[in-house]
Amino acid sequence: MRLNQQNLSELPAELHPPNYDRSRIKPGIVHVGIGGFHRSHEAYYTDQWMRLGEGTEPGDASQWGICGIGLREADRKIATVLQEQDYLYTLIVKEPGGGVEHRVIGSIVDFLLGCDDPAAVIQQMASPDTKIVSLTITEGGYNVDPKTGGFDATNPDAQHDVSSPQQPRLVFGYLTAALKLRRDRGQPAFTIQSCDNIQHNGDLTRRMVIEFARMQDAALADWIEAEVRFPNAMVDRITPVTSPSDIESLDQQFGLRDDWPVTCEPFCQWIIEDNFSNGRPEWEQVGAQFVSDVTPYEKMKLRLLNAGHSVLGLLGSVYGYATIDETIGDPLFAIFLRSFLDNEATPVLDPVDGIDLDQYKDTLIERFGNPNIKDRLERICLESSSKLPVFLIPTVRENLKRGKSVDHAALVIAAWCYYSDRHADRHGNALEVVDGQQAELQSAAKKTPTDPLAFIRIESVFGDLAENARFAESYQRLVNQIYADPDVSVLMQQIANG
Ligand code: CS2
Repeated sequence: MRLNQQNLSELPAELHPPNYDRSRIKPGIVHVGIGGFHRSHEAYYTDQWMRLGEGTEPGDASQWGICGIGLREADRKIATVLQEQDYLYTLIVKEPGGGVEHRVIGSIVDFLLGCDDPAAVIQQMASPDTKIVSLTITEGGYNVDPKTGGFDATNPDAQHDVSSPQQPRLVFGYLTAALKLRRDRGQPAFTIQSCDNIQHNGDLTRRMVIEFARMQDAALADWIEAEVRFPNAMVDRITPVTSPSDIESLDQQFGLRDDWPVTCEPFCQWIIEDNFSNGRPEWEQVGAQFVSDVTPYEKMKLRLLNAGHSVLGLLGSVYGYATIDETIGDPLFAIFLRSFLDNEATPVLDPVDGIDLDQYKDTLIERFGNPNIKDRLERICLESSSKLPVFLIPTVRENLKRGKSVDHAALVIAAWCYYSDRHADRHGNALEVVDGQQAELQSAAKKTPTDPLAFIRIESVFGDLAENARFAESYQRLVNQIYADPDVSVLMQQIANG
């Protein structure tokens, strides 16, 4: 049986189909970037909230359906699948003990592809029904100039969007075109809500949107500055890439054909600043937390969970492992990770209200070890050049300032250099490397044998880190050792033992 609206009433109860009338749901949220993470997180929270109506009136929740947006050709596959399934999909939640819970999510009610019809996307964002435009455009999608921390105006797509505001390529062009229409029509602004893993994701989005708008129209930029809210938020749920076996399991167990389900862990967290331009869903009714300052939560999650992932991802890849659970299942990696978290990442964190950091780290290690979440290291390592400057390098800088150890992080970066150079593990087995800066990373890494600091001189990633003598010394020693013998376990052991 195909997953679609018509077949919903036929689905077995174990699939937990929506208990609300989807025909009443209007899109109040427009979401750019309908990947697995949006579907396991914001769409899941929204669906849970809609369910509170218990099959009668979804009440206010009916105003907060989601219209998904893909901007590029690469989004055509998800557009087609969701359109064929009336935007329904199955969330497969996998417990560490083997239990699996299924939930057919109904909160997405439309999907538009910007590259086919940019005007339709702009009109949808400008619609009076739209109150929030939320984003998962990845760490690299914010178009930050690494030198200034501002909007990279040299990006040809940004220049194209300035001269062709009705056919934008970047999300920023879509946002400003829609906001301009709202302003001209006397409608209230929408909230722009980032759901990406970036410190102060709202503040960063605000800066990028306003700086881009200023390139187009200074008066519009002033209006956005005054009217649009950009709440900061910490988002969390481990969501591996969907595998063919996830699709098969639905077919085998339920005879259900869902071409793009999403798998995730049971853990789920969303901490949001209560700062919205035009109303918001009552996500707090289903577990989200609204706070006045999200900074310590964001920092904790980025510097422990996301950095922890990169530690396992890069070292594990070079060592020859394939998934996070397999990597942390090796006691050497578990010990090294804990040592990194305790000795380098935690000392530079601020205390977090109501959270015991030791317990948080214990839970993290259990989550990473969930044997049913086959989170592949390729997913963790992809776009490391956008991730490490957010997840790991700020920790290095703070430790250097305080005169504290940076060896764990230096080893991870040295392993990343080897990985970027060889695109292979220590045995020579090929690794699939996906990174927007791949060519630059590889050519700098290749110079290592004669110029050991070449890799960390890539300014867009490391800034001026190579000029720090203590970091340079530690990194150079480790990278030389890895190039002499890529068995990183020996170095990991030495560093973890202090
Ligand atoms: C991961 C994250 O992208 C990464 O490298 O660390 O996708 C991580 O799984 C999520 O942030 C978990 O909330």
